[in-house]
Amino acid sequence: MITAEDKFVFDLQGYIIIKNVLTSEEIAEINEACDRIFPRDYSDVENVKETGGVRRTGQVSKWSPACQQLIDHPNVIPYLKDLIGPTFRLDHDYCIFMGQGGEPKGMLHGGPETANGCQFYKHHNGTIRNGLSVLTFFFADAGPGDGGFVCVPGSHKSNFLSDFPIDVQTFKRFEPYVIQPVVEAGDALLFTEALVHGTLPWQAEHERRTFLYKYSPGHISFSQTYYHPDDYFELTEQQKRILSPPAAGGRPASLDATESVSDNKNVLGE
Ligand SMILES: O=C(O)CCC(=O)C(=O)O
Repeated sequence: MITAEDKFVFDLQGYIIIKNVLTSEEIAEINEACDRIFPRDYSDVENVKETGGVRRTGQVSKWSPACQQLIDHPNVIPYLKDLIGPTFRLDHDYCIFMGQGGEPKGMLHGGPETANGCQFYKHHNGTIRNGLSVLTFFFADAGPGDGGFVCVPGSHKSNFLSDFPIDVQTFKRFEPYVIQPVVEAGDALLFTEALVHGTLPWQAEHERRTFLYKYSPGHISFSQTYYHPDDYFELTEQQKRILSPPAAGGRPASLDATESVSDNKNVLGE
C-alpha cells in the first residue's frame, strides 16, 4: 500500500521519489553488470564524440538476475499497482549513462493527453490512474545542480501546455518552474509521462547511472515490440504477467496476491 501522503505528493507533482528502494548490495550487483555488459570509456575521445557523453541502450532488464528483479521489486510494486492500476505491464526499458559534460539531444517533452492518448493522468473517487509511467532507478547520486532528470512539477495537470515557451522547452532560458529532483543511489523516482520532463547536461564528476523501466496499464502499449520470456533468467509467473503483451479483455491482475480484474469491474479495477 502506498500512503495517503504518497498519493497527495504524486497528485501534486506528477512524480514521487521512493527512498532507499535498493540496498548497497543490489546497487553493487547492478553496477557490476553495467561495467561488464555496457562498459564505459569516457577517456576515449572518439567514443565521447560519438556518444556525446550520453550512452543509452535498451532491455537492461535482461542483463542479470538483479536487473530482472527490478521488474517487480517489492519496494516499488505498491506504487505501480496503485498509480497505474492492477494490470500494469512493463512496456519497455533502457539505461541512461552520462559522463561529466554529457550533452543530451532532446528538449522538455511529455504532457497530459499526449502520445496518441497513451500518456495521461486521471483521478476519480480518490483513485489515481496514469498511462505510460517511468520508474527510474538511480545507481549514483544526483545532487543539487548535477543535471540529468528535470521536470515541471504539476505540469501533468496543465491546461495550457501549448503556451509553454519554446525557449524554456529547449533549455535556452531557465525558469525556476523547471526543477532537478535531488536523489541518492538506491532511490527510485516514479513519474507519469503526462509530466513535462527532460534531461539536462550532466555536471558531476561521477557518472550518471540510471535505468528507466517504463510501465503502462495492461491494455496499452507505447512500444511497437514486446518482451520474449526466453530472454530472461527463469521468470516468475508474476514477472511473466508483467512482461506480457497488452490486452484488455480477461487480463489477469499483475501481482500474485491481487484478485483478478473481471471485465465487469469498472476501468479503475474497483
Ligand atoms: O531521465 C531522464 O534523463 C529523462 C528521461 C526521459 O526523457 C523520458 O523518460 O522520456
